[in-house]
Amino acid sequence: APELMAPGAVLLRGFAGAVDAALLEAVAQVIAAAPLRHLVTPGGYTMTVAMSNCGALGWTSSRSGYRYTSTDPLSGQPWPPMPGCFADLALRAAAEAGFNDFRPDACLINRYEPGARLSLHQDRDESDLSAPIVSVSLGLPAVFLFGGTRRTDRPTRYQLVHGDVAVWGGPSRLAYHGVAPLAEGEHPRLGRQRINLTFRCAA
Ligand code: MD3
Ligand code: FE
Repeated sequence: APELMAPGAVLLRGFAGAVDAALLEAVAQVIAAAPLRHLVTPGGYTMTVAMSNCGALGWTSSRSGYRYTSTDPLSGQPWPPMPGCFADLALRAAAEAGFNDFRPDACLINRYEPGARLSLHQDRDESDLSAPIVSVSLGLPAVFLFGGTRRTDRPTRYQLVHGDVAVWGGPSRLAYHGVAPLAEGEHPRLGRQRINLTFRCAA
């Protein structure tokens, strides 16, 4: 049953479990064409999370800022197309949370190894903030930090495990959030890593 974390924020535990093999095969295809890489922030820090994208637009960061691009800066080629199993899962999860006709044009792939973390931030580089973000967790478990709309709001901690899907829309769309440093572990399918997919309407 969908679990309400906050207004507009819905957790669907295990929702991706039945299609995990197809998702992981598609991830492997995407990152063969657009390799995972550690981006540099505008402040000059190298992110501990490695990232890639698929879909019409992809999120990137460099010394000059954060932005969505239609091509991979590493290759100059368009980002790999969004796999059908990605688009289908995102559409079904959003509908389950009450957001109909979710058609994301961007999927950011985040790869965490033990120790990798994502500090508290808002996702506000998308032009359509009325659309939710759908996230899918695969591999090692993570502690997800879910704050409020002010950076100083004390975050609530949620454990996210392999197959969990969350939908972040409405009043939660601009909530601060992050991921605590990934603990050591070995996942039967993915080994020492966690993969997170986030589906966005960026254009
Ligand atoms: C709540 N990724 O890629 S997914 C990100 O686990 C990001 O890799 C995390 O934050 C990860 O930007 C968290 C959950 C998530 C994603 C987007 C949100 C939660 C959100 C946007 C608004 C509110
Ligand atoms: Fe985020």
